[in-house]
Amino acid sequence: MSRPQGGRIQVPDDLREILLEFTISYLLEQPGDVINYAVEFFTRLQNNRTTTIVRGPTAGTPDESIISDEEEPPVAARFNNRRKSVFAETYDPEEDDSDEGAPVVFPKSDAQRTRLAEAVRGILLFRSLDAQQMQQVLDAMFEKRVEPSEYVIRQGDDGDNFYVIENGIFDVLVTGDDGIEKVVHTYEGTGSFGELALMYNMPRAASVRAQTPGALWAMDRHTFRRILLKSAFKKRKLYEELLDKVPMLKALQPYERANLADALVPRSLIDGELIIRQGDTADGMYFVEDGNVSIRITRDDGNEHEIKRLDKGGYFGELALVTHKPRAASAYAVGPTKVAFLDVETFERLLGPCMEIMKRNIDDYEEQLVKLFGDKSNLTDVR
Ligand code: 1OR
Ligand code: 1OR
Repeated sequence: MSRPQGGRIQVPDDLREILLEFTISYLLEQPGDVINYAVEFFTRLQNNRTTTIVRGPTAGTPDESIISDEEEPPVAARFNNRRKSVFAETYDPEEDDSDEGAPVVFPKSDAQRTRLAEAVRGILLFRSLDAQQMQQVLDAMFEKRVEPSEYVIRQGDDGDNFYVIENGIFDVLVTGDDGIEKVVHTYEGTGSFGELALMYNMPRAASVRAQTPGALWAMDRHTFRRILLKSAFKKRKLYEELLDKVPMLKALQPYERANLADALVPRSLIDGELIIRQGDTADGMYFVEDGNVSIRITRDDGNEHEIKRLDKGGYFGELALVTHKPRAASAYAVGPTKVAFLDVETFERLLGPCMEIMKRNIDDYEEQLVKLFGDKSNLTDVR
């Protein structure tokens, strides 16, 4: 909050940012009447705020939702090279019907198609595309080769393309308020980047620089927004609240939780439906989105005992993924229930930072098990 400090008034960051954005917007658009333009500008801001996923009481601009305070690039960088388009276009997924415009097609050889198909396998943002959308996306992508030390994206720029990595190592760098550029993430030959600026109509949140020679597949901003935006945006919005409620996931950065949201697959269950069967091989884990889940263990006497009941924000099915053993218990829906499924590959890729917490929780299972049954059968080699 603004508080006089030694006689000086501090200008809150939010106020400074919003006024700066308004001023630049006004100067770029030069609409004439300042007051009318201000009413229009701030009304739009307010409307957008209610339909987007802005977290908590921070007064960020409506399109910044997924980036938390600590991830926001400094104001100066955010407004570098900003073009009018960035201000003029704000995304309201509820009103989005941007299907106009001829699809872009970059003809490809069979060999290129094979390489591209391989590169996009596992790209989380492509998961919810149907066959036709996938075809359009593949048609629109074009190759880009990069040299070591080359910047593919510069923090603060406007977003032009979204990129999928075919090969090469890429560093993500963020310049903080101190002006020092730090590596915050490294892509090792797979993955994608550059979606944030296109999704939220904001300047690039970070720079991306090749560490080695690399091959990328790029998709232009228009195709990204036309085909990928709606589904990706909805999914991040849908799951953000749920993932915020899972204490274990606090170990992830907000950006990593957003990636997790891309990967989740929703599943609706009826009362009593079996979700996991004890003894089966594990293919993933689950988060409870709505309703309740009963965890039950069948002991040697053949009787099934309920050992735990989970509600919204709970998770289960992680144990077998950590121990690489069969499912230690069964899981059933209690009443109509919704869960979100996370496959094992993505679990291993994204949940590394939560592993310690999961192992601690598994130690708790062990204690309870010993109390209840006097032994710890399945869990001996977890630690
Ligand atoms: P973009 O369009 O903003 C830079 O351009 C891209 O780097 C960005 O989209 C993401 O696709 C990618 N924070 C922000 N952007 C990131 C991050 C990141 N990692 C990759 N990108 N953080 C690293 C999280 C592991 C958080 C840093 C504080
Ligand atoms: P999973 O992959 O083995 C069944 O599939 C899931 O049920 C398991 O992962 C856990 O998420 C959950 N206490 C609490 N939750 C458990 C327990 C448990 N066992 C399995 N799950 N135990 C303590 C009992 C008092 C038993 C440990 C074997």
